[in-house]
Amino acid sequence: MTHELKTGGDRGYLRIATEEAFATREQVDVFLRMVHDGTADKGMVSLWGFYAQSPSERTTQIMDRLLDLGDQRIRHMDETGIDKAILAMTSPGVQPMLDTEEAKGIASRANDYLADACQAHPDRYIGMTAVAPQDPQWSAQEIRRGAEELGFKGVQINSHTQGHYLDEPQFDPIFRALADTGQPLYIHPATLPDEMMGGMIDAGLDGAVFGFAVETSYHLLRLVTTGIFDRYPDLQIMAGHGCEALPYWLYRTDFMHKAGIRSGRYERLKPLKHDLFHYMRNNFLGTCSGLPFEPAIKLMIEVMGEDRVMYAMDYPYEYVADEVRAMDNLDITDAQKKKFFQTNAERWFKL
Ligand code: 1DF
Ligand code: MN
Repeated sequence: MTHELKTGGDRGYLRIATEEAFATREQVDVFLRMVHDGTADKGMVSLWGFYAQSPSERTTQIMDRLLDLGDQRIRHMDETGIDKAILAMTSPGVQPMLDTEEAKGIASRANDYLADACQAHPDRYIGMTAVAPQDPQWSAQEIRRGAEELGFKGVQINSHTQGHYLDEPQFDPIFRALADTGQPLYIHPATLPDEMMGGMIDAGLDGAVFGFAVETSYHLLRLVTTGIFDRYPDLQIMAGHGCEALPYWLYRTDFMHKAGIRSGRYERLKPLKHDLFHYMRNNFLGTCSGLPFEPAIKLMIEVMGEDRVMYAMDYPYEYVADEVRAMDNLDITDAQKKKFFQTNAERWFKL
């Protein structure tokens, strides 16, 4: 596995990476302020108390790379054969910020900054809008501004907002704006809210290692079971990390969901128009961020369909050239590989 990684499609496809992160200085400064003034939740202390303060080589490198939307990032894309990066403000965005006005200011300035970077590198960068779900009406407006004025192709929300989930009715304007603009929603992991943290930090399992997937898959399932896709049948929700393992669990969640409805076990579980297999094959898109792992990718292709699985690197948290080579060598057909690396992203982000 030592082939050269080049941009430009020498292997029959462009590589479009769909879950790539950047930060702004003022975003990280607010995280640090919250860690120090005691207003940060446990997950923020664990995640950003670490990334923004640890002197380790990994964290200082990641900070440096997060803050750059210029030459270094383009060079790293060139060096690993990444033709295009779909960029979003790093998790948890501005969602934990308690001063909503401050959060909105930081999100809209990040959107402006990202739009400038995309304009400077129009063939390399594609943007997703950052929002502040603390204010759903404002977020809806910002989604429209992102789509109509800034040229963005999707919206990223970093899972829960201060313990609130997108199935709650106050967030409906966000889904209305997604429907009106025809944009996909990428639900990216965030740290667990305090109510869910339990012993995760003591166990060293709260972050990307495990906790992220627990909380994000929970969020995705809440959206399904409360009928988001019956209300918005064209909505497309993207999720990384092997679609946060939902395809792996699908038979069981579908079986137990139906069993729960038949027996009237929970007030909140209402019959849906379709079974969970239908939503997985019509409304979800999965990426291989953090999971450049052939069995997981083949499972997604089998369960979701070959049109619904996309490549992601998760730069700068994961920047490993041999992982790109492993994805080039996936044991799938050439047609499936082109969909995976290129044309599915073009189709679903409407590039
Ligand atoms: C980590 C991983 C951090 C991912 C992230 O954002 C992130 C990490 C703060 O390793 O701590 O986006 N990830 O998506 O795997
Ligand atoms: Mn990520």
